[in-house]
Amino acid sequence: MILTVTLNTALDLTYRVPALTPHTSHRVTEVTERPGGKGVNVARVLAALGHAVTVTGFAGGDTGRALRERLATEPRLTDALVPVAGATRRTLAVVDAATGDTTQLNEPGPTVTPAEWAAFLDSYEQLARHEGTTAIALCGSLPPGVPVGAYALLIRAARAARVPVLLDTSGEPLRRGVAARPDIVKPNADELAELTGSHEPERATRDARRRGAHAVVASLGADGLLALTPDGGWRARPPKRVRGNPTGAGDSAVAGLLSGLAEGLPWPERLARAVALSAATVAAPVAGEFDPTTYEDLLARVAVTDAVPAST
Ligand code: TA6
Repeated sequence: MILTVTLNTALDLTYRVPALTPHTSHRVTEVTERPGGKGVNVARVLAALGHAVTVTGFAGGDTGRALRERLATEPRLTDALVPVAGATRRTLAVVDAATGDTTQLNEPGPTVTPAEWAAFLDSYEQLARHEGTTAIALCGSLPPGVPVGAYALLIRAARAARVPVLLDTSGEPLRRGVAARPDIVKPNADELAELTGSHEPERATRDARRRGAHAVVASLGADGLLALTPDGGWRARPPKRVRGNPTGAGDSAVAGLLSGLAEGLPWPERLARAVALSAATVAAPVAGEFDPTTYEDLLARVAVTDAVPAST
């Protein structure tokens, strides 16, 4: 069982408009609403790949109830979300149909009380120590009230339980999380630059490893992934530039990395899977979903090449 942690779950709303123009009113031509937050998206992709997944984090209010009802209909997902008094946030992605560009608006999320955080920690430690837990993903922003060092704490608990742990977050929670030595960290180019002060991906990825992460997998948008790991360094690139909605593409990459880890695949195969899933998610008409045939087609054509050696 793979455990995904989404402390700031969301109901993700996507509006499609013919063309997004500032200072005008728009007719929405299509609306979709799905359970979201990064770890929830990761869980759905893992389940689609055939993995049993437990979803934890917080959920509350009407939005939290709606999210849990939707999760209950999905195969291979177990809901271990911890209740909060506040309401789970909504996020809004506005897709400009003319250009394909997406504008994302994320609410901050409910304020978590010290008692709710303590209840989550209890539950998380039990799940991490459960003999069936093979890997843990810690994903997304922290809701108000959760300590900024939360991920560092969760990484240390995973390491104590001897379960590999992947971190995908930003800002100060990322900085503190990396120092707690996660097995894998997956920043995008902006998050990596903010962490290290360098806009040069290879230099920044090496720096992130020096800060404590065992393996760093940088997602570089249309340029694919750059990975520096204890086993070597690789670049993995999609076969072509895929146009579409990038919402959830990073989450699909995380699912590819984790599924490969859980199945004991070598790094190049994990990276190929992550790039193909990510590109298939961009290509899908609904944000955060992917078409299995497109995925298989892309997987066969991802190019994985050696990058800078891990020791440099
Ligand atoms: O990656 C897309 C997405 O997972 C959306 O589903 C949305 O819920 C959002 O990101 C959450 O990101 P945040 O960093 O605010 O936790």
